[in-house]
Amino acid sequence: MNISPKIEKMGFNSWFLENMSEEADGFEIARVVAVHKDRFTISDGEQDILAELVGKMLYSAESPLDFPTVGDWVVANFYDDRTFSIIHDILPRKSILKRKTPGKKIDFQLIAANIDVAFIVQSLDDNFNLRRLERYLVMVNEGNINPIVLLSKSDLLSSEQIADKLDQIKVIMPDLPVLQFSNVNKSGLKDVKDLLKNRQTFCLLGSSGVGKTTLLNNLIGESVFETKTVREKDSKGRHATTRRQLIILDNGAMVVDTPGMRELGNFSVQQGLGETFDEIEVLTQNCQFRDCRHLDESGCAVLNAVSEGHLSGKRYQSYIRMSKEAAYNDMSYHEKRSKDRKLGKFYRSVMKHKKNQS
Ligand SMILES: Nc1nc2c(ncn2[C@@H]2O[C@H](COP(=O)(O)OP(=O)(O)OP(=O)(O)O)[C@@H](O)[C@H]2O)c(=O)[nH]1
Ligand SMILES: [Mg+2]
Ligand SMILES: [Zn+2]
Repeated sequence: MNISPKIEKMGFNSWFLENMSEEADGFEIARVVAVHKDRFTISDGEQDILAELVGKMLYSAESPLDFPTVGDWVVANFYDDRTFSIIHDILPRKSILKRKTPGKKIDFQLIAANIDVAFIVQSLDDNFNLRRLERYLVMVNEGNINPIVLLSKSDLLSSEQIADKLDQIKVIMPDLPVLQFSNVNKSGLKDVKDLLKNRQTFCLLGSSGVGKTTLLNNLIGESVFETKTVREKDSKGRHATTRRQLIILDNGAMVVDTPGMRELGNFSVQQGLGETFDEIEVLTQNCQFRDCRHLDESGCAVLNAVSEGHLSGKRYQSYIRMSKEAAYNDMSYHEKRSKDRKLGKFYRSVMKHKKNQS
Protein backbone atom coordinates (compact mmCIF):
# COMPACT_ATOMS: atom_id res chain seq x y z
CA MET A 1 0.00 0.00 0.00
CA ASN A 2 1.33 3.43 -0.88
CA ILE A 3 1.09 6.33 1.51
CA SER A 4 -0.85 9.16 -0.08
CA PRO A 5 0.82 12.58 0.20
CA LYS A 6 -2.43 13.94 1.69
CA ILE A 7 -2.14 11.88 4.85
CA GLU A 8 1.64 11.93 4.90
CA LYS A 9 1.27 15.68 5.32
CA MET A 10 -0.70 14.99 8.50
CA GLY A 11 2.04 12.83 9.95
CA PHE A 12 1.18 9.40 8.59
CA ASN A 13 4.29 7.33 7.96
CA SER A 14 5.56 3.82 7.40
CA TRP A 15 5.51 3.05 11.12
CA PHE A 16 1.71 2.95 11.03
CA LEU A 17 1.64 0.83 7.88
CA GLU A 18 4.10 -1.67 9.32
CA ASN A 19 2.14 -1.96 12.51
CA MET A 20 -1.29 -2.34 10.94
CA SER A 21 -2.78 -5.71 11.78
CA GLU A 22 -4.97 -6.04 8.71
CA GLU A 23 -4.94 -4.87 5.16
CA ALA A 24 -7.17 -1.88 4.70
CA ASP A 25 -8.20 -2.78 1.16
CA GLY A 26 -11.28 -0.88 0.12
CA PHE A 27 -10.89 1.51 3.04
CA GLU A 28 -9.17 4.82 3.44
CA ILE A 29 -6.97 6.09 6.20
CA ALA A 30 -7.94 9.32 7.96
CA ARG A 31 -7.08 11.17 11.14
CA VAL A 32 -9.40 12.02 14.00
CA VAL A 33 -9.34 15.79 14.49
CA ALA A 34 -12.21 16.19 16.98
CA VAL A 35 -14.31 14.03 19.27
CA HIS A 36 -17.93 14.89 19.95
CA LYS A 37 -20.35 13.03 22.17
CA ASP A 38 -20.58 9.88 20.11
CA ARG A 39 -19.39 11.16 16.78
CA PHE A 40 -16.07 12.22 15.38
CA THR A 41 -14.63 14.62 12.87
CA ILE A 42 -11.97 12.99 10.75
CA SER A 43 -9.74 14.48 8.09
CA ASP A 44 -8.48 12.87 4.90
CA GLY A 45 -5.83 15.57 4.64
CA GLU A 46 -8.06 17.78 2.52
CA GLN A 47 -11.39 18.11 4.24
CA ASP A 48 -13.12 17.41 7.51
CA ILE A 49 -15.79 14.72 7.49
CA LEU A 50 -18.33 13.70 10.11
CA ALA A 51 -17.83 10.09 11.21
CA GLU A 52 -19.52 7.41 13.27
CA LEU A 53 -18.27 4.07 14.55
CA VAL A 54 -19.23 0.84 12.86
CA GLY A 55 -21.54 -1.24 15.09
CA LYS A 56 -18.96 -3.95 15.64
CA MET A 57 -16.58 -1.44 17.27
CA LEU A 58 -19.29 -0.23 19.62
CA TYR A 59 -20.31 -3.69 20.75
CA SER A 60 -16.88 -5.17 21.12
CA ALA A 61 -15.35 -2.21 22.97
CA GLU A 62 -13.99 -3.30 26.35
CA SER A 63 -12.16 -0.21 27.53
CA PRO A 64 -11.73 3.46 26.65
CA LEU A 65 -8.70 2.35 24.61
CA ASP A 66 -11.09 0.82 22.08
CA PHE A 67 -12.58 4.18 21.11
CA PRO A 68 -10.90 6.70 18.84
CA THR A 69 -9.43 9.83 20.37
CA VAL A 70 -8.03 13.02 18.88
CA GLY A 71 -4.93 12.29 16.83
CA ASP A 72 -5.84 8.68 16.11
CA TRP A 73 -5.43 7.22 12.65
CA VAL A 74 -8.49 5.24 11.60
CA VAL A 75 -9.65 3.13 8.66
CA ALA A 76 -12.92 4.43 7.29
CA ASN A 77 -15.43 4.32 4.46
CA PHE A 78 -16.76 7.51 2.95
CA TYR A 79 -20.32 8.11 1.77
CA ASP A 80 -22.55 10.80 0.28
CA ASP A 81 -19.89 12.70 -1.64
CA ARG A 82 -17.51 12.34 1.28
CA THR A 83 -19.76 14.19 3.68
CA PHE A 84 -20.18 11.23 6.00
CA SER A 85 -18.01 8.31 7.03
CA ILE A 86 -17.95 5.14 9.06
CA ILE A 87 -14.90 4.26 11.14
CA HIS A 88 -14.03 0.55 11.09
CA ASP A 89 -10.82 0.34 13.01
CA ILE A 90 -8.18 2.28 14.91
CA LEU A 91 -4.57 1.92 13.80
CA PRO A 92 -1.93 1.08 16.41
CA ARG A 93 -0.89 4.14 18.40
CA LYS A 94 2.63 5.44 18.52
CA SER A 95 1.89 7.29 21.73
CA ILE A 96 -1.08 7.82 23.98
CA LEU A 97 -2.03 10.36 26.63
CA LYS A 98 -4.45 9.16 29.26
CA ARG A 99 -5.49 10.10 32.75
CA LYS A 100 -7.78 8.86 35.45
CA THR A 101 -11.35 10.06 35.06
CA PRO A 102 -11.87 13.00 37.46
CA GLY A 103 -13.57 12.23 40.77
CA LYS A 104 -13.91 8.95 42.57
CA LYS A 105 -14.70 6.87 39.50
CA ILE A 106 -11.97 4.39 38.70
CA ASP A 107 -11.71 4.54 34.99
CA PHE A 108 -9.49 6.29 32.55
CA GLN A 109 -9.93 8.75 29.77
CA LEU A 110 -7.96 9.18 26.59
CA ILE A 111 -6.73 12.69 25.94
CA ALA A 112 -4.93 12.30 22.62
CA ALA A 113 -3.01 9.81 20.52
CA ASN A 114 0.02 9.91 18.26
CA ILE A 115 1.44 13.05 19.83
CA ASP A 116 5.14 13.69 19.23
CA VAL A 117 5.72 16.54 21.65
CA ALA A 118 3.65 17.67 24.64
CA PHE A 119 3.87 21.29 25.71
CA ILE A 120 3.23 21.42 29.44
CA VAL A 121 2.10 24.98 30.07
CA GLN A 122 2.24 26.67 33.47
CA SER A 123 1.76 30.37 33.97
CA LEU A 124 4.60 32.04 35.84
CA ASP A 125 2.33 34.21 37.96
CA ASP A 126 0.09 31.86 39.91
CA ASN A 127 0.13 28.42 38.34
CA PHE A 128 3.82 27.59 38.60
CA ASN A 129 4.13 24.46 40.72
CA LEU A 130 6.85 21.82 40.61
CA ARG A 131 4.65 19.06 42.00
CA ARG A 132 2.00 19.70 39.36
CA LEU A 133 4.72 19.73 36.73
CA GLU A 134 5.91 16.31 37.91
CA ARG A 135 2.38 14.98 37.57
CA TYR A 136 2.14 16.12 33.97
CA LEU A 137 5.61 14.76 33.26
CA VAL A 138 4.68 11.31 34.55
CA MET A 139 1.65 11.26 32.24
CA VAL A 140 3.65 12.48 29.24
CA ASN A 141 6.66 10.21 29.83
CA GLU A 142 4.39 7.25 30.36
CA GLY A 143 2.70 8.02 27.05
CA ASN A 144 6.02 7.83 25.21
CA ILE A 145 5.93 11.53 24.33
CA ASN A 146 8.65 14.17 24.53
CA PRO A 147 7.85 16.90 27.06
CA ILE A 148 8.69 20.58 26.70
CA VAL A 149 7.75 23.02 29.45
CA LEU A 150 6.34 26.40 28.42
CA LEU A 151 6.09 29.03 31.14
CA SER A 152 3.52 31.63 30.14
CA LYS A 153 2.68 35.21 31.20
CA SER A 154 6.32 36.24 31.49
CA ASP A 155 5.05 39.83 31.09
CA LEU A 156 3.76 39.71 34.67
CA LEU A 157 7.10 38.97 36.37
CA SER A 158 10.51 40.59 36.57
CA SER A 159 13.42 38.83 34.92
CA GLU A 160 14.83 37.98 38.37
CA GLN A 161 11.59 36.32 39.38
CA ILE A 162 11.54 34.35 36.14
CA ALA A 163 15.17 33.29 36.54
CA ASP A 164 14.36 32.00 40.01
CA LYS A 165 11.55 29.79 38.68
CA LEU A 166 13.72 28.48 35.87
CA ASP A 167 16.37 27.61 38.45
CA GLN A 168 13.88 25.69 40.56
CA ILE A 169 13.18 23.42 37.60
CA LYS A 170 16.80 23.16 36.57
CA VAL A 171 17.92 22.01 40.02
CA ILE A 172 15.68 18.95 40.01
CA MET A 173 15.29 18.30 36.27
CA PRO A 174 18.40 19.60 34.51
CA ASP A 175 17.65 17.93 31.16
CA LEU A 176 14.08 19.13 30.80
CA PRO A 177 13.64 21.73 28.04
CA VAL A 178 11.97 24.88 29.40
CA LEU A 179 10.97 28.07 27.58
CA GLN A 180 9.27 31.21 28.82
CA PHE A 181 6.95 33.34 26.73
CA SER A 182 4.23 35.95 26.85
CA ASN A 183 1.08 36.13 24.76
CA VAL A 184 0.78 39.78 25.72
CA ASN A 185 4.14 41.30 24.80
CA LYS A 186 4.93 38.37 22.48
CA SER A 187 8.37 37.77 23.93
CA GLY A 188 9.55 34.19 23.42
CA LEU A 189 6.84 33.42 20.87
CA LYS A 190 9.42 33.05 18.14
CA ASP A 191 11.21 30.38 20.22
CA VAL A 192 7.97 28.45 20.56
CA LYS A 193 7.28 28.75 16.83
CA ASP A 194 10.73 27.41 16.06
CA LEU A 195 9.85 24.20 17.89
CA LEU A 196 6.91 23.48 15.60
CA LYS A 197 8.08 21.16 12.84
CA ASN A 198 5.95 20.10 9.94
CA ARG A 199 4.34 16.63 10.03
CA GLN A 200 4.77 16.56 13.79
CA THR A 201 1.92 16.64 16.26
CA PHE A 202 2.07 18.75 19.40
CA CYS A 203 -0.37 19.09 22.23
CA LEU A 204 -1.03 21.79 24.77
CA LEU A 205 -1.52 20.59 28.33
CA GLY A 206 -1.96 22.55 31.54
CA SER A 207 -4.41 24.08 33.97
CA SER A 208 -7.32 26.23 32.89
CA GLY A 209 -6.40 29.86 32.32
CA VAL A 210 -2.66 29.47 31.72
CA GLY A 211 -2.99 30.72 28.14
CA LYS A 212 -2.94 27.58 25.97
CA THR A 213 -5.58 28.73 23.53
CA THR A 214 -4.24 32.29 23.44
CA LEU A 215 -0.88 30.78 22.46
CA LEU A 216 -2.52 28.69 19.75
CA ASN A 217 -4.27 31.77 18.37
CA ASN A 218 -0.94 33.56 18.34
CA LEU A 219 0.67 30.68 16.49
CA ILE A 220 -2.12 30.74 13.91
CA GLY A 221 -1.91 34.51 13.71
CA GLU A 222 -5.67 34.85 14.15
CA SER A 223 -8.07 34.65 17.07
CA VAL A 224 -9.96 31.65 15.83
CA PHE A 225 -10.49 29.89 19.13
CA GLU A 226 -12.30 31.14 22.16
CA THR A 227 -10.24 32.22 25.14
CA LYS A 228 -11.25 33.43 28.53
CA THR A 229 -10.91 37.18 28.87
CA VAL A 230 -12.17 37.72 32.37
CA ARG A 231 -11.03 35.48 35.13
CA GLU A 232 -12.89 36.28 38.29
CA LYS A 233 -12.58 34.22 41.43
CA ASP A 234 -16.07 32.76 41.13
CA SER A 235 -15.65 31.79 37.51
CA LYS A 236 -12.78 29.53 38.44
CA GLY A 237 -13.26 26.07 37.09
CA ARG A 238 -15.08 27.24 34.03
CA HIS A 239 -13.07 26.36 31.01
CA ALA A 240 -12.78 28.46 27.92
CA THR A 241 -11.88 25.42 25.85
CA THR A 242 -14.41 22.64 26.16
CA ARG A 243 -13.22 20.07 23.73
CA ARG A 244 -10.07 18.73 22.22
CA GLN A 245 -9.29 19.39 18.61
CA LEU A 246 -6.38 19.04 16.25
CA ILE A 247 -5.41 22.09 14.22
CA ILE A 248 -3.05 22.18 11.26
CA LEU A 249 -0.81 25.23 11.18
CA ASP A 250 0.39 26.94 8.00
CA ASN A 251 3.86 25.47 8.39
CA GLY A 252 2.43 21.94 8.48
CA ALA A 253 2.77 21.32 12.20
CA MET A 254 -0.31 20.07 14.04
CA VAL A 255 -1.46 21.17 17.48
CA VAL A 256 -4.04 19.62 19.78
CA ASP A 257 -5.55 22.11 22.22
CA THR A 258 -7.05 20.60 25.36
CA PRO A 259 -9.28 22.00 28.11
CA GLY A 260 -7.44 22.70 31.36
CA MET A 261 -7.39 19.78 33.75
CA ARG A 262 -8.16 20.30 37.38
CA GLU A 263 -7.33 16.79 38.43
CA LEU A 264 -4.61 14.67 37.06
CA GLY A 265 -4.54 11.09 38.25
CA ASN A 266 -2.33 8.56 36.57
CA PHE A 267 -2.59 4.82 35.94
CA SER A 268 0.24 2.31 35.59
CA VAL A 269 3.13 4.69 35.45
CA GLN A 270 6.26 2.59 35.80
CA GLN A 271 8.08 4.05 32.84
CA GLY A 272 6.63 7.51 33.38
CA LEU A 273 7.75 7.62 37.01
CA GLY A 274 11.17 6.26 36.17
CA GLU A 275 11.78 8.88 33.51
CA THR A 276 10.39 11.76 35.53
CA PHE A 277 12.23 10.85 38.71
CA ASP A 278 15.31 9.38 37.08
CA GLU A 279 17.66 10.44 39.89
CA ILE A 280 15.48 8.50 42.36
CA GLU A 281 15.39 5.51 40.03
CA VAL A 282 19.19 5.49 40.01
CA LEU A 283 19.26 5.61 43.82
CA THR A 284 16.91 2.62 44.15
CA GLN A 285 19.58 0.39 42.65
CA ASN A 286 21.60 0.86 45.83
CA CYS A 287 18.81 -0.07 48.23
CA GLN A 288 19.70 -3.02 50.43
CA PHE A 289 16.56 -4.98 49.56
CA ARG A 290 15.54 -5.62 46.00
CA ASP A 291 11.86 -5.18 46.82
CA CYS A 292 12.47 -2.01 48.85
CA ARG A 293 9.41 0.29 48.88
CA HIS A 294 11.56 3.22 50.08
CA LEU A 295 9.16 3.88 52.96
CA ASP A 296 10.86 2.74 56.17
CA GLU A 297 13.26 -0.03 55.16
CA SER A 298 16.74 -0.05 56.55
CA GLY A 299 19.48 0.37 54.01
CA CYS A 300 17.17 2.35 51.70
CA ALA A 301 19.36 4.50 49.46
CA VAL A 302 16.45 6.83 48.67
CA LEU A 303 15.67 7.56 52.32
CA ASN A 304 19.37 8.01 52.99
CA ALA A 305 19.62 10.56 50.19
CA VAL A 306 16.72 12.49 51.74
CA SER A 307 18.21 12.50 55.21
CA GLU A 308 21.60 13.53 53.88
CA GLY A 309 20.00 16.37 51.93
CA HIS A 310 20.88 15.08 48.44
CA LEU A 311 17.23 14.62 47.54
CA SER A 312 14.50 17.09 48.40
CA GLY A 313 11.88 15.74 50.78
CA LYS A 314 9.10 17.24 48.72
CA ARG A 315 10.30 15.55 45.57
CA TYR A 316 10.62 12.25 47.41
CA GLN A 317 7.05 12.57 48.72
CA SER A 318 5.77 13.43 45.28
CA TYR A 319 7.39 10.25 43.92
CA ILE A 320 5.96 8.05 46.67
CA ARG A 321 2.49 9.61 46.43
CA MET A 322 2.26 9.06 42.70
CA SER A 323 3.57 5.47 42.92
CA LYS A 324 0.94 4.64 45.53
CA GLU A 325 -1.86 6.34 43.61
CA ALA A 326 -0.96 4.57 40.39
CA ALA A 327 -0.84 1.21 42.15
CA TYR A 328 -4.24 1.88 43.73
CA ASN A 329 -5.83 3.07 40.47
CA ASP A 330 -4.45 0.08 38.62
CA MET A 331 -5.69 -2.36 41.20
CA SER A 332 -9.16 -0.84 41.47
CA TYR A 333 -9.46 -0.67 37.71
CA HIS A 334 -8.62 -4.34 37.27
CA GLU A 335 -11.00 -5.28 40.06
CA LYS A 336 -13.74 -3.27 38.45
CA ARG A 337 -13.04 -4.80 35.05
CA SER A 338 -13.21 -8.33 36.38
CA LYS A 339 -16.42 -7.52 38.26
CA ASP A 340 -17.93 -6.02 35.11
CA ARG A 341 -16.95 -9.09 33.15
CA LYS A 342 -18.45 -11.46 35.69
CA LEU A 343 -21.62 -9.41 35.69
CA GLY A 344 -21.69 -9.53 31.90
CA LYS A 345 -21.35 -13.29 31.97
CA PHE A 346 -24.15 -13.52 34.51
CA TYR A 347 -26.50 -11.39 32.40
CA ARG A 348 -25.70 -13.36 29.30
CA SER A 349 -26.43 -16.65 31.03
CA VAL A 350 -29.71 -15.28 32.40
CA MET A 351 -30.72 -14.12 28.93
CA LYS A 352 -29.83 -17.49 27.46
CA HIS A 353 -31.83 -19.24 30.13
CA LYS A 354 -34.86 -17.03 29.41
CA LYS A 355 -34.52 -17.64 25.69
CA ASN A 356 -34.42 -21.39 26.21
CA GLN A 357 -37.55 -21.19 28.34
CA SER A 358 -39.61 -19.21 25.87
N1 LIG B 1 -0.76 38.63 31.21
C1 LIG B 1 -0.94 37.61 30.39
N2 LIG B 1 -2.19 37.09 30.24
C2 LIG B 1 -2.36 36.04 29.41
C3 LIG B 1 -1.28 35.48 28.68
N3 LIG B 1 -1.74 34.43 27.97
C4 LIG B 1 -3.06 34.35 28.22
N4 LIG B 1 -3.45 35.32 29.07
C5 LIG B 1 -4.80 35.53 29.58
O1 LIG B 1 -5.18 34.42 30.37
C6 LIG B 1 -6.56 34.13 30.21
C7 LIG B 1 -6.78 32.67 29.87
O2 LIG B 1 -6.27 32.37 28.60
P1 LIG B 1 -6.72 31.09 27.75
O3 LIG B 1 -5.86 31.08 26.53
O4 LIG B 1 -8.18 31.05 27.53
O5 LIG B 1 -6.33 29.91 28.73
P2 LIG B 1 -6.45 28.32 28.48
O6 LIG B 1 -5.19 27.74 29.02
O7 LIG B 1 -6.75 28.04 27.05
O8 LIG B 1 -7.68 27.92 29.43
P3 LIG B 1 -8.73 26.70 29.26
O9 LIG B 1 -9.18 26.66 27.85
O10 LIG B 1 -9.81 27.02 30.23
O11 LIG B 1 -7.97 25.46 29.65
C8 LIG B 1 -7.05 35.10 29.15
O12 LIG B 1 -7.66 36.18 29.81
C9 LIG B 1 -5.81 35.56 28.45
O13 LIG B 1 -5.94 36.83 27.90
C10 LIG B 1 0.03 36.05 28.86
O14 LIG B 1 1.04 35.62 28.28
N5 LIG B 1 0.12 37.10 29.72
MG1 LIG C 1 -8.25 26.99 26.15
ZN1 LIG D 1 14.69 1.96 49.03
